Amino acid sequence: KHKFWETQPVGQFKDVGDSNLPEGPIEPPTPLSEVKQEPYNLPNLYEWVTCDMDSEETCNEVYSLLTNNYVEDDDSMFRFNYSKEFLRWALRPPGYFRSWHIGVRVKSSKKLVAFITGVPARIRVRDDIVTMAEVNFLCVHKKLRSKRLAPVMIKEVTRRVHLENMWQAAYTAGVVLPTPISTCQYWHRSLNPKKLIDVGFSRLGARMTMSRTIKLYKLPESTVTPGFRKMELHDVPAVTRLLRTYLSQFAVAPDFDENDVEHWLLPKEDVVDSYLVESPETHEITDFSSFYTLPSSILGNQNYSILKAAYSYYNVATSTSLLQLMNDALIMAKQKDYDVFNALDVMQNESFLKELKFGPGDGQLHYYLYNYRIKQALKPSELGLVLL
Ligand code: MYA
Ligand code: JJ1
Repeated sequence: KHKFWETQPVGQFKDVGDSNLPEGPIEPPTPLSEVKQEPYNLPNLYEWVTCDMDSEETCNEVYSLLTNNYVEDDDSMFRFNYSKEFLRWALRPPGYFRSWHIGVRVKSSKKLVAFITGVPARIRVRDDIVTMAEVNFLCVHKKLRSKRLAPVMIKEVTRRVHLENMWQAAYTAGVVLPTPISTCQYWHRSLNPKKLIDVGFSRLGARMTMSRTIKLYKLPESTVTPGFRKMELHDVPAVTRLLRTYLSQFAVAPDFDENDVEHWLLPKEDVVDSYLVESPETHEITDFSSFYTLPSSILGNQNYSILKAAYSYYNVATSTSLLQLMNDALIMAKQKDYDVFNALDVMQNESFLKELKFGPGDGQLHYYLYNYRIKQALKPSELGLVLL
């Protein structure tokens, strides 16, 4: 059934539930001298390129490939529309490798027709800190689908990761592959219910009118928690301490240092928003909340072309409830004109989803590790990792 994935060092379906297999790397690293030195073969019309995301022109080409060909919902009503600034941010974290930003072009026309990326990350799996690649943005142009290009791209990114002496990866997908370490549910909180209904993102509930629906989702004009403010550069050390302590309780979580926090969590307009609570008395940083901005194109609607969505990222509550903290995050997103606030059921998110009027979506997100076995699938609440 999975002709490609059956050949890869990933948990296989036949091994699910086999408690004899140990947790940890599936195969050992090979000497670097034994890593293939040349790229894998592509069909003759195509060539490999390394995409320079510093180049405005290349960034535009990647943006338009993804905008027209990347992930859609099951009914093809919406397609992710990552912004150029977002892609630059996502692909250039501390220690990134340009060689892991891989494109495929048509030799004759130089048109960019496929893409895959990795970025380095330290991810803790139980007590082990593993240096991995986070693989994302795998995309093949719609006209080149089902030609087995994806396995070649995955092998090529794997080769380039190996050349940097890294042997594990983490990735998420909307499709089931061998085999998820966890399966998470998307939840959605309407901020602009009228637009969401107009574009078919949500439906008017049974025995509900539009005006009752608008009232149901109303939020206060301003945040409630005293000391709630935007995160600033000087907060990086305190936020890093708060986040590291919080994330230590999860089975799988990033091992963020101050450089990572500065990159991934310092606010960047229309890319990532971060807020914190500074105690008015002690000036301690006690709580933290963040979301990233990922709009979707609305396919084939007369009135609207973009859905502005916020995605819950990392949140820590110690002085107030996670419920109240997330309510303040919703208020900020509403103030900034987002249409919907999305969250997965990871970490402690279940504690606020229903009460804050999130509803389950029709999409799931499966989490995977490459060349690292987990004995038993994790509950979403055991995951402390959010990929973009
Ligand atoms: S997830 C987002 C993926 N992108 C999209 O969904 C965008 C829209 N779709 C497309 O562009 C294409 O449909 C793609 C497949 C490119 C997805 N992850 O070429 P094919 C397997 C992994 O004929 P196409 C993200 O970005 C499929 O099971 N494998 O198919 C994370 C089959 O293999 P097998 C996938 O439809 C990516 C084979 O590909 C996925 O033309 C993580 C068919 O190939 C998928 N999302 O192209 C990648 N979809 O026969 C893995 C299909 O065995 C990284 N397939 O079932 C692994 C770690 C690598 C680094 C390791 C370092 C050590
Ligand atoms: O956004 C998603 N679903 C929406 C729209 C569904 C449109 C019809 N298919 C949804 N809306 C209901 C909202 C409603 C609001 C009021 C309360 C009740 C709920 O369910 C889904 C997630 O649910 N998104 C997708 O399917 C996009 C793909 C998800 C897989 C992503 C793969 C990621 C790539 C890895 O890097």
